[in-house]
Amino acid sequence: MAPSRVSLIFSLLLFSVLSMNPPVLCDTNEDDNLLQGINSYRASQNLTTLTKNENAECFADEMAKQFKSQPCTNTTGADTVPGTEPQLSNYPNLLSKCNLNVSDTMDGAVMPACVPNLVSSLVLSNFTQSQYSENLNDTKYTGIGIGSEGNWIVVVLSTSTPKGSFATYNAASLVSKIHPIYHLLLLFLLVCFLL
Ligand SMILES: *[C@@H]1O[C@H](CO)[C@@H](O)[C@H](O)[C@H]1NC(C)=O
Ligand SMILES: *[C@@H]1O[C@H](CO)[C@@H](O)[C@H](O)[C@H]1NC(C)=O
Ligand SMILES: *[C@@H]1O[C@H](CO)[C@@H](O)[C@H](O)[C@H]1NC(C)=O
Ligand SMILES: *[C@@H]1O[C@H](CO)[C@@H](O)[C@H](O)[C@H]1NC(C)=O
Ligand SMILES: CC(=O)N[C@H]1CO[C@H](CO)[C@@H](O)[C@@H]1O
Repeated sequence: MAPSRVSLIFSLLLFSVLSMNPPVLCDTNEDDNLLQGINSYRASQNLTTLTKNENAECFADEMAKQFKSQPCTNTTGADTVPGTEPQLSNYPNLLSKCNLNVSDTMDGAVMPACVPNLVSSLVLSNFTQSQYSENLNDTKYTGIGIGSEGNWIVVVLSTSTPKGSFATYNAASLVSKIHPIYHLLLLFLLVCFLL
């Protein structure tokens, strides 16, 4: 085989590997089960379906990581009243990990729950048959992100208004995540071309 053909195949291979979507490792079944359950509940209340909000999900994951090591009996310190932020001292840090600003999240709702082994039916009733149902009943919420770690599951609701949109403040950071990959790809293509 001529070297140029080897490099062409190599380039194609590399390109297909790089253009594959990364597997969604952090999404567990519990999260999807709860999302379906909550949306069925919303439908039964004649409310709109909540759509997945990736940024809210990022934040839910970060919150769940914080609670992970705490036993179910421990108070979370999280405030479930819409418009007030959970009283976690590192809340701003958690937001910034997801490129979020408190000004875009203050109208959202953060609802942590702890259920041993995250038994699906218990998890759902934890949200639909508690004070949390007040948020689930609320028409102002349009988006949802769910994260879970250990026995903890966190639901974050977003609104379609600017104060609860969970819009990232730095869209450029997304681009900068993509850029190095393309630079690498170009470099490889160049190397292959030169071979
Ligand atoms: C939902 O809408 C249906 C049909 O309009 C109605 O029969 C039902 O009572 C409504 N349910 C609630 C919870 O509002
Ligand atoms: C329970 O929460 C308190 C306050 O957040 C914390 O100081 C304590 O270490 C936690 N206990 C366990 C076992 O995680
Ligand atoms: C968050 O929003 C406030 C008010 O809009 C702004 O002053 C602050 O600089 C923002 N923080 C970041 C990290 O973007
Ligand atoms: C949410 O709506 C359901 C059904 O209408 C009701 O049973 C429940 O009490 C409501 N939750 C709150 C906190 O009002
Ligand atoms: C918010 C809420 O309802 N939490 C409950 C979730 O379920 C566990 C165990 O079933 C309860 O102890 C919590 O109070």
